[in-house]
Amino acid sequence: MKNYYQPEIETMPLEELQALQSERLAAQVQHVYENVPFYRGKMDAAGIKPEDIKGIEDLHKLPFITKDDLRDQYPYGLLGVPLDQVVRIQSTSGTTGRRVVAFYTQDDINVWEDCCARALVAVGATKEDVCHVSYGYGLFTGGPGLNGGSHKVGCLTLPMSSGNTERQIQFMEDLGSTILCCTPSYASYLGETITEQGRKDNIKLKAGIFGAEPWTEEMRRDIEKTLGIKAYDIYGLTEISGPGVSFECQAQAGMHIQEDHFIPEIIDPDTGEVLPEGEVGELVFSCITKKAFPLLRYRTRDLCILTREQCSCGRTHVRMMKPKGRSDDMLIVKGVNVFPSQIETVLINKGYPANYLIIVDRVGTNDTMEVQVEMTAEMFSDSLKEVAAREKELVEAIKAMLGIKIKVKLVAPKTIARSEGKAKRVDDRRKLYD
Ligand code: DLL
Repeated sequence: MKNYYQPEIETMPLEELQALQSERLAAQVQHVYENVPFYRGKMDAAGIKPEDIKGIEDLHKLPFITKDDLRDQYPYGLLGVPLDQVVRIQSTSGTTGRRVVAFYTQDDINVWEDCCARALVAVGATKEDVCHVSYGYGLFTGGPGLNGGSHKVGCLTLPMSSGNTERQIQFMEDLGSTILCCTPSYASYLGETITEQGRKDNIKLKAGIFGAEPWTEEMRRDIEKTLGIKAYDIYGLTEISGPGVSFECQAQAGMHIQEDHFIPEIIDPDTGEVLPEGEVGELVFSCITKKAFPLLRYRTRDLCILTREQCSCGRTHVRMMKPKGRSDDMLIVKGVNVFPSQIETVLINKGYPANYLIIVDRVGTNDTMEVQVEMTAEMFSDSLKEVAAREKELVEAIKAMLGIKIKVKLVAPKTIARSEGKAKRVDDRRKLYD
């Protein structure tokens, strides 16, 4: 069985890593120029020939690719190989506009599953483990990606998919699941249910790999406590392959980007200028090994920071800090930038569960924002005075965080819908009027 901790790559000195990236990038640029008319057109229009891109120092010369380009080229416009070499399609959830689809050759699937295998090994998975995959299967990449990685590591893999919480817990108990893979919001729900039903002692979980949506350090601590595990972050996006573009190691201090396959950049989202390490900006990825859907300089809209500070695990691959959220998920309320994660931090710090809904609306020309927050059973009270005092405390704590006064409404336990996949935290009703 192949060992999926690959120190020769994961701890490679920076110079060697950059030489590898440069070689792969130059070959990839040649590949897209020859095989994707859309890219050839874009490069020709910008006056760039493939020979101009000799290495990573020339990356900035290439034009960006955006989600709109993907939608315009739907379905086959960005395909880099003939259809007879494509073996798989995955897709984003596509709540607005056309779906975004991504294609894979068998080699691309191997790269993706290797990335997920590395992520699993980084949190301590071995072939002795029972890996419980509760991400959705199907077009969503979470289930298939972690499933493939788990097979490669040699774990006993439970392809549970999401939903049916009672069955999930029963299987965890019966089969002795040791690693859980799902969204952090579903992990939180599983933890809540297991605790309430007094079944924690029957659970053998030791680690969880949670991603696909933003989550805070506070939520991590909460999940670690309720499930009695170490909770690790994993990041990815369908367009670039799926989960495993980056993953946390046991240091839990940011996610290592698998730089032998993906070159990251951070740019100013307004000007497109490349920003220096340590500055917050939009994450951009170039895929240098995938052939069927070879995106270069793809703008993710995710906002985060990169660091090359030495990690205690010994890996040299750059780390990305938890994304603050997507630039298009950022709410502007009363002229102030608001990320749902800021609200979540306040709530968990004050002892509330991460079950909340932000409702933004407009009265006349004024924005309004209400946060509905679920109380725990212990907090729940019939005393209106007590509830009002709690609400006031939260209004003030949120004002200290955001600088604006919003409304808080405490609701009874279990009234906010639980999520089995990515949680919906925001209901922006202003869109109705735009
Ligand atoms: O969510 C892939 C994935 C599956 C990642 C399972 C991790 C685990 P998409 O559905 O295409 O793919 O959504 C990608 O989700 O651009 C981010 O905005 C967000 N996202 C993914 N992982 C994280 C994370 C999958 N760890 C979009 N933290 C990305 C914050 C995340 N946001």
